[in-house]
Formats: sequence, structure tokens, C-alpha cells
Amino acid sequence: MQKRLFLHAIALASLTATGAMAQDNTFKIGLILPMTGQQATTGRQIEAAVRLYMAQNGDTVAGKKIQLIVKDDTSLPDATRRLAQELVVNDKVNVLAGFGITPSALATAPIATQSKTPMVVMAAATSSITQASPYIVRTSFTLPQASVALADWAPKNGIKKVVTLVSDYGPGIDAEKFFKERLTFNGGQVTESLRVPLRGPDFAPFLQKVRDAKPDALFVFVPSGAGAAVMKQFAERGLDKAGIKLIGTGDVTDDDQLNDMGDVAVGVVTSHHYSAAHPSAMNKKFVEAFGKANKGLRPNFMAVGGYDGMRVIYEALKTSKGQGGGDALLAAMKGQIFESPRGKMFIDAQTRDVVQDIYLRKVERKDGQLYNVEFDVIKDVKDPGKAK
Ligand code: VNL
Repeated sequence: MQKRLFLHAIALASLTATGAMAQDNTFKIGLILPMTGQQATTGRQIEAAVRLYMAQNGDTVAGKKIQLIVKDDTSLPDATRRLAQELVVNDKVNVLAGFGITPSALATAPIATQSKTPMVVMAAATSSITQASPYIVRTSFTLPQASVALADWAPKNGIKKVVTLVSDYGPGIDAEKFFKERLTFNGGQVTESLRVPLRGPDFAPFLQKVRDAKPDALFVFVPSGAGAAVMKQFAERGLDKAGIKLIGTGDVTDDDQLNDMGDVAVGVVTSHHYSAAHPSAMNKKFVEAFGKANKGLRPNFMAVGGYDGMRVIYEALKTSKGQGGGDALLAAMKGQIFESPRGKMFIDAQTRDVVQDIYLRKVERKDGQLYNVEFDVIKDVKDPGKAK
């Protein structure tokens, strides 16, 4: 393992040296996403948003032709790392982007550092990711950022005893920890913390346990794409009938699936940074254009992370005029502040992480469609995970 890494380091070192000479008038973006397998909806959403951004903003920036290279890592971190290596060494990409899940982002971080290639994380949301390489910039969100707002809301709304149920890996552990800490601080109580495997989870036995425990609410974090299964089991086990409320980060009422979840989803309160129903002019245009280009598909929070990630890359390229390599590009990514379809956002120059508004939302039926309707907002939320 050490030896392999070392050889990789040599290959990267020699190729970054010749890379400058091989530079022509193209600017290459290596987009690594899960296009197949359990996280395929995340790949589909992000790729569609990236292509929309390019269609709307052109493929020539600062005199350079943008070339997008999309690779499917099937959400396996070993594949992500291998693909990133190939993209840097063989294709000489200027930027790495995408990263559907935390393990994929963490596996790639050393490659970004060694090759001085900016790495734009558009999906993965464990707090610590941006600390894994000084070349990482994030345009998605963090789980602590999304979870804390809900832990402030819950006890003021009759929810005191909560069982948590999270996917057993980085973002789930973050959600569990930060939700619990804040709820406890607010006088509430997490009576039990359940963790389900990331791959092929069976929620039924866990939900049966929750039903027997009869908390005021069940707090859920599952990654994008898994929410519908939770919702279905929640109803089938009769938890809603038993008066147990379902709350969570917005991953569970993901806009990619929400409309097919049915009545069980109505009334579910979540906290998150993006809803397709966000009532701004910019978002309305975004949702409409996205649907038009993708057979009516509704963009979810993954799409917006991809769209804004492209914005960050394009503007950095304009500012650095395509000169100065990865370091100049990275410097021009830091501190960007702009309006996104989600609302105002900014890339904190110190942490390279996203600072943004977090909304409380409730699932409602609007014109026969299910939406996360925003009813409150906490402005300019920094990742609470960074203070630890
Ligand atoms: C992650 C976080 C992935 C939140 C997600 O969906 C998500 C991650 C794929 O960091 O792995 O909704």
C-alpha cells in the first residue's frame, strides 16, 4: 500500500512537470460520479445540472474550450481513486469534480493534494472532507449544518423524545452527533441511536424497534436515493398511525423521489439547504430549464450542488484567466459569493466550505405534487463541525 502510494506520487510528480508543457487551449474538468449502482440518481442529477450550466453559459471561458470528462465510479472509493489518478495523469485535467459519497471524496483527497489539482466536492457532505486536502472546495452542504436547525425546531414543537436512525458512515455519524448534542442542549432527549448499513440496508427491523420504543419522533438521515424505502417501511410498520413523527435532514424527502412517496410523506418536517420549491426567480428558472432538458425531471439538492460547482469553476477560470495552474484556480474559488438556486451562498476562504441559509420545510401537496415547502430560514449557516 505504502509502496503503491509512493509510485503514484512519482508518476504524479513527473507528470505535473510535463503537464504544463502539454497545456493547450482546452480546460478539462474530470467529473467522477456514481452513474450506476445504488447511488445512480446522484450521478444522474449532477451530470444533468453540470450539462445545463454549460448549455446556459457556453463552453468557452477565458479563451479556453471547456472539456467535460465524465467517469462512473459506481460509488466504490477504490474506483474513484483509480479514475482520479487516470484523469490527472493521463488526461491532465485542470479540475476534479463530483464525488457522490464521502468515502469517494476521502479516497481522492491525497491525489488532489499531490497533484495540486482543485477538487470540487458537489455531493458528499461529511464535515471533515474539506480538511482532507487544502485543494478541496465544497458546493454541497454538511450534515452538521443541516441537522442543528432541526434540533432547535423540534423541542419548540412538542418533540422531546427522539430516536435517531442514520446510515452507518461519515454523514450519518455527523447527523446523529450534531442533532443529539443540540437537542440535548435544548432540553430534549435522544433515547436511542440506531445505525443501518450504507449498502443494501433493510430498514424494517429498525423501524419495528422504533415503533416499540414510541418516541415523539424519529430523526432520519439516509443518503439521497434511500428516502423512498424508509418512507414506505415507515408507513407499512404503522409508525405514522402510532403517532410517531418523521423528521430528518432533507436527504430523506429528496426532490428526486418525493413526488412518488405518497401520503405518508405529507407533513414531514426536514431541514436542508435546497428545495425545488424555493420561491426565488432564479430557482424557478432553474427548475424549469432543468426539467425541460431532462424529460421533466425535478432537480434535487445534488443537482444544485453540481450546478453551483460549475459556477465556482467557471468564475475561477475567468478570474485567473487560465493562468497560474491549480493554485491560482483554487485561490479564485475561495471567497466566491453568489446567488444560487438555493439562495445566497458563499465559499468560506478559510475553510473552503459552503456557508448558506438552512431552511425548515414541510412536505405539502401543491397542484397535486409533493414539495418541501420552506417555512423558516436560518441565515448564513457555517458548518458547525469546523469548530470542533
Ligand atoms: C452523502 C451525504 C451522500 C448526503 C448523500 O447521498 C447524501 C455522503 C448520496 O457524504 O456520502 O444525501
